[in-house]
Amino acid sequence: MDFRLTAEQAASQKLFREFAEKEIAPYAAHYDETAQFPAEIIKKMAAQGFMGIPIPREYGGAGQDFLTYILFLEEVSRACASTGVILAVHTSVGTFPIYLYGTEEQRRKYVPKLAGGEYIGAYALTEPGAGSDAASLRTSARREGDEYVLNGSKIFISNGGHAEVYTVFATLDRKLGSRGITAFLVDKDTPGFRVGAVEKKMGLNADITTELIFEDCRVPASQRLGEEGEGFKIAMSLLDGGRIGIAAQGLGIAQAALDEALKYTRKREQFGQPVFDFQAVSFKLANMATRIEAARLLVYQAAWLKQNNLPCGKQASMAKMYATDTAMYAAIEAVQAFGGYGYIRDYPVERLFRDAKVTQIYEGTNQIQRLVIARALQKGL
Ligand code: COS
Repeated sequence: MDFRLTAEQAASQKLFREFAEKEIAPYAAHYDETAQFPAEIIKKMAAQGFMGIPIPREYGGAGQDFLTYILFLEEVSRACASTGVILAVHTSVGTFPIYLYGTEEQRRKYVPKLAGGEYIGAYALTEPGAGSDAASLRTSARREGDEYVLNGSKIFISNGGHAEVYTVFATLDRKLGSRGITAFLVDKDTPGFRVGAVEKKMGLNADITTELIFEDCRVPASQRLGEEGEGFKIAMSLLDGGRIGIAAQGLGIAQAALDEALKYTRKREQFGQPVFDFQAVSFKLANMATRIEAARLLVYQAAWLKQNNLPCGKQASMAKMYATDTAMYAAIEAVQAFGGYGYIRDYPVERLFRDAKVTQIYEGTNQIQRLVIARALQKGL
């Protein structure tokens, strides 16, 4: 057993860290304050070939392994968690569906543009009445000749209004339950499709999250992704990888909280000494560091399983649950370590605190992750 990254992965990690510290971190507070999509950062990531790290070169990606993509997500999220989720959604559930389940024609049409960063991708599963119970979705698809007609709405869609193509899940017949769900690739300018309200959120302000509306939206049959009725399995299998991505986002946030807390408590003096020298503070940081290390092992292990095509659903859920709970924990502890300064916007821990919360909620709440883990235990997995 070898816990070290390969020389190539370690070199990529160093490059990613330098890039994130120079090109992302200095602008994170600005994008948070202004709630703007960080288009300039995305452009720089695209120029470096970072928008399609795990996609093969043949389809315009960097052809690196899944763990390398996870290392990038961790570094980006350490610098700016909003940019982290934009990248995670774009890659894990925006590009991968087409690369994995698309026809050759669909792959050629979309994947090189997505992997090159010319296009942004998005994933539309959640609806007002279908969150954790994703199979209960109501957006309908009716076949008419060579087209499907979509009606319904989606909510909480990351990259809404900024994506060129959306992977949309709709049902052909609600009576069929999860087996009626079918996936479609919907281009942003498809008649009958529009982006609705932009949500005002607690955090992740630069990740633009919107409603999507489908009113007699006609999608050519050639835009169906996979077969009729295969949509739910496609959605779930994508979430396995997606959850490892969000786990990496949580890890990045947690690491940033620790870094900030360490820097601050070693400098801040009270009672004639750095506050770090009080065990009440340094033990807090020791606990944070230990949980972060445990989360990192879970996240890298899940990524390794995935890139080796081994079953990873249980480990992806464990990594997502543990790393994002750790992000929230570390952010709370960091704010506490900063005292009053932790509560004002002059220091980044206040943003980390707001950004961390949603990682326990989206890509499957951490209650749903426990459900997935419990079901795996029941099956003896
Ligand atoms: N990969 C492939 N197929 C999967 C799968 C996975 N990870 N998980 C389930 N499936 C398949 C099952 O094998 C089953 O297939 P059959 O019909 O052939 O038996 C089918 O999908 C239905 O599975 P299941 O009965 O487990 O579905 P449930 O309705 O019980 O839903 C949960 C399972 C709750 C786990 C699912 O709805 C879920 O993950 N919800 C959270 C949704 C979510 O993460 N939303 C966030 C969206 S992005 S912000």
